[in-house]
Amino acid sequence: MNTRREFLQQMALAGGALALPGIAASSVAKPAAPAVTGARVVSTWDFGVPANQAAWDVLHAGGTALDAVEQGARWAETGLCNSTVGHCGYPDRDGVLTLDASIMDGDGRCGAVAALEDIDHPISVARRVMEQTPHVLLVGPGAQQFAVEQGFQKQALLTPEAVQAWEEWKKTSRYQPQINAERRLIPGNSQNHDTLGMLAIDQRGNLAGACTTSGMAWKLRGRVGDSPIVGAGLYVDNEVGAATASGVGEEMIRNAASFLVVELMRQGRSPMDACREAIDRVVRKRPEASKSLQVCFLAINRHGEVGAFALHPGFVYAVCDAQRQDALLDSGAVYLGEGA
Ligand code: SD4
Repeated sequence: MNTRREFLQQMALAGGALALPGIAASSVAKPAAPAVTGARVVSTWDFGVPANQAAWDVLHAGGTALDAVEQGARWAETGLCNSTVGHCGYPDRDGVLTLDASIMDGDGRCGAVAALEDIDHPISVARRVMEQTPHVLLVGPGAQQFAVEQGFQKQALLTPEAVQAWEEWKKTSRYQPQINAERRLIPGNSQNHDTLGMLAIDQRGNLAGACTTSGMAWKLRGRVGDSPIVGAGLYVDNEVGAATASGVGEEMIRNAASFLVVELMRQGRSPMDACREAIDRVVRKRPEASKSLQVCFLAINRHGEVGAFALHPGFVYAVCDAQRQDALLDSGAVYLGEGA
């Protein structure tokens, strides 16, 4: 029997992806075909499966990729309660929940909000920034003021569970948790943080992407990660494809990483190859730091071919199209386990 490490290595060499036993996934294992006709939506982490389904309802009905990713991201923001996206997110060091989001279409139109407080759909506020203002990014109190002017309701979002987790965290106040045996607790990995990054191609062949998060838990007040930074956490170009990221956002910002992935695809790389090269870039720049934090990329090209790669094992992504509605695939990874 192959070890997980060998299995993932083989999978990475084959440029493919595999089913994760025990996690809801009906159709998996085949690498995405290069020439997809029709709509497809992909998104980060296991909660991407239901988020994709919200997006798929739009795509399947002939809607636009932009509407689809907004709906998918809205589902992640309020349809589930997790500690990393939307209304149940964990707060910053000072106990304040701040939300970051960006949205972009394949024609280069984009909008974003960062450090938004007490508004439960940052992705829709980001879309309003894109469509109703001459700007790309609004932050903090200005973003909130704009949201309220646009008719969004201000409401206290911090849950009692989040407050309790924050009280617990304050006992040690350590930003970097221990790495456990399965390396699952490294900052940016699924047990410690998840961002929803979603990419879609619609029936007309137009691309769009959305990225939404509460950012890294216990971050310094005022810290903004990659998710609302166009080019870092999200980038879309109809001529080429789209990319999004999850993990410790400082690494994505340092490398203009989602833009990098799209530019690598422009040069002819497959989505998976492009994600892998971007991960290599992260490692080359900060080899020591790379051992103990997670960085993950997900990409789709204009033909609908999908690829993903992460620094560490554990990054899964969801795919939904006419053939498969709830596929959950495991990405390749550079550091395949112990000793990395
Ligand atoms: C951030 N990239 O704020 C986000 C967090 C994340 O998995 O994706 N964690 O840096």
